[in-house]
Amino acid sequence: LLPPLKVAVTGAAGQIGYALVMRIASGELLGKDQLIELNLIETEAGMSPLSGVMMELEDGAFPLLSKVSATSNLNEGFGDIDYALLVGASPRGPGMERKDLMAANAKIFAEQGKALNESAGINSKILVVGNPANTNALVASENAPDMWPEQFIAMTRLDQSRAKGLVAEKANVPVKDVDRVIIWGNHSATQYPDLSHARIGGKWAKSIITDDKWIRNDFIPRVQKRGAEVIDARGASSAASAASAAIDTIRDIHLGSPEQWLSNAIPSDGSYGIADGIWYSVPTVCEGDSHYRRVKNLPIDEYSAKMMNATEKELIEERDSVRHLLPG
Ligand code: NAX
Repeated sequence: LLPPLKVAVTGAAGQIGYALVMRIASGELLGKDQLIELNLIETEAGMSPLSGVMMELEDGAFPLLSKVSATSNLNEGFGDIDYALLVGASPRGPGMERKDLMAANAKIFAEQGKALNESAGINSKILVVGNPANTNALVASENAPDMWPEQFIAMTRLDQSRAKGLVAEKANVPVKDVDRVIIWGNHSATQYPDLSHARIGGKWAKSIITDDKWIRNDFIPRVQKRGAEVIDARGASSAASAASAAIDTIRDIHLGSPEQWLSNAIPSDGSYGIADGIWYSVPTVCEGDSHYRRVKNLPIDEYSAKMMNATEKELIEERDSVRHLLPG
């Protein structure tokens, strides 16, 4: 067995956290030969439900779990971690507008960025799940000046998996046969799920799904609003699938998945004409050992360019609305 790696999870007593920590403990995050130390982070109010989660982790008798701790102290929770999954966020309260939610979360992620900067392991990778995920990643990174912006990733893997699922259903194939589906931009209703480069069973998806109207009027809005569809049916927001996507993201970054294109929101470098300084989802290739690179120079048609610009615009507006919380 490999010596323990440290993983922190914020919001560990929440519904995503609950699903997530069990799967991390069972070895699905970092591999079945990797010992794990889990640092669970919650608010003061979350400490009591978190103690129940701790009991269940103990009762799971997970052989790979060498240590579990619970804290509301960020420097303690992020101390020497290899990976952090930032799931906890402020929920939208009654009468709260989007900009209030944005500000409340920017404050949380500014504090977490500072603590990560002081305490996290030097090569750590940070996955932001809590919403608004892209802008929270920006705020955390800006508050962690000693870390590379590339160490912060906002999760759009759930959107990609949702899109793949809908394509597989439409083409009547198993989901494993669908690849190169791309999510561009924000994890929000402006995201652009793109099938221009997708393949089904190795063939160009658009030669199999030839109905462009289905793609534009059905597929794209359905992926954009899939979260709301789950809430309507379940009476609660996506949790197990979100936990699953978080596991997939970190596992692929840690162990590599070089043959796949995986959507991740990462700091823009000007590729595809997207403004610098926002966390914008692009296709990436995970080379393993915590390295990833963006897929560059894909041809972009006029429709795609329009969709990619719309979600870029929203991310710039989000950044502007939290600018007062960004240092410098
Ligand atoms: P819950 O409300 O069930 O759990 C959130 C937990 O975080 C609570 O236990 C709360 O006490 C804790 N928390 C709040 N502020 C904290 C802080 N400052 N430090 C530590 N813990 C804190 O929400 P859940 O359904 O688990 O969702 C968590 C977040 O994921 C939300 O922001 C949600 O919008 C977001 N999502 C993101 C997705 C993505 O694809 N990026 C998809 C699923 C999900 O909607």
